[in-house]
Amino acid sequence: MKTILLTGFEPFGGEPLNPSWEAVRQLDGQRRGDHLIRAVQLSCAFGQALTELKTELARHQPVLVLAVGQAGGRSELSLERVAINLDDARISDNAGAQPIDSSIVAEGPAAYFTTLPIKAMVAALREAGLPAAVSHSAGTYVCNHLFYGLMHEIVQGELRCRGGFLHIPYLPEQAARQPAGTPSMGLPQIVQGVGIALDAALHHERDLVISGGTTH
Ligand code: PCA
Repeated sequence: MKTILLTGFEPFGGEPLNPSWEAVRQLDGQRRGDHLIRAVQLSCAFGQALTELKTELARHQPVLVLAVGQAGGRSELSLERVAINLDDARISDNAGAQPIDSSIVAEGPAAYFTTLPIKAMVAALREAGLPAAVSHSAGTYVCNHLFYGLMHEIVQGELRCRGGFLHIPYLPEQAARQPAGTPSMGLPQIVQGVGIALDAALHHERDLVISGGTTH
């Protein structure tokens, strides 16, 4: 049986939970067609998160990796298109590190594109009534770091594996502690969304040719 690896992060920034781990843990052990889902939690720490990811890649040899992270303030399920070779942390990570303007891989390419069919994934999510969009920045914190490291590992290791990153909104209970107007999404919708996104990725070896671009 082929394996799908889902990753979520531990809480960071003073939050008691991270919706990415709360969501992916619910899918651990599930089957989607002839694929088995494995979900793992990663540290919210530069370097460490990548070390843990590499161990999980070697252990599970997945054919598809969807890394998931919290993006507080976003209102949609955001399929990331690009990871950049840059760490620039606004806050310290969980190990106390705050890299500023450093590359993730010295001499690595400036950026990697996802190899998941993100347009098809967004279309499937919207079809199912869940707000979703293509995003053109995964930020410059641990999520972008992990996404870049994942794509670098796939390319360098010549892994037969597709990879990408999904940013998700706060849960309602988190948004309730933020200023009024902060968007959120319920955990059942997020879990459903991750499943729909995976199904779309499995059904589309190539992406749809529809626009996911923005004018600004
Ligand atoms: N979100 C952070 C790091 C961990 C997470 O869930 C980010 O977007 O970089």
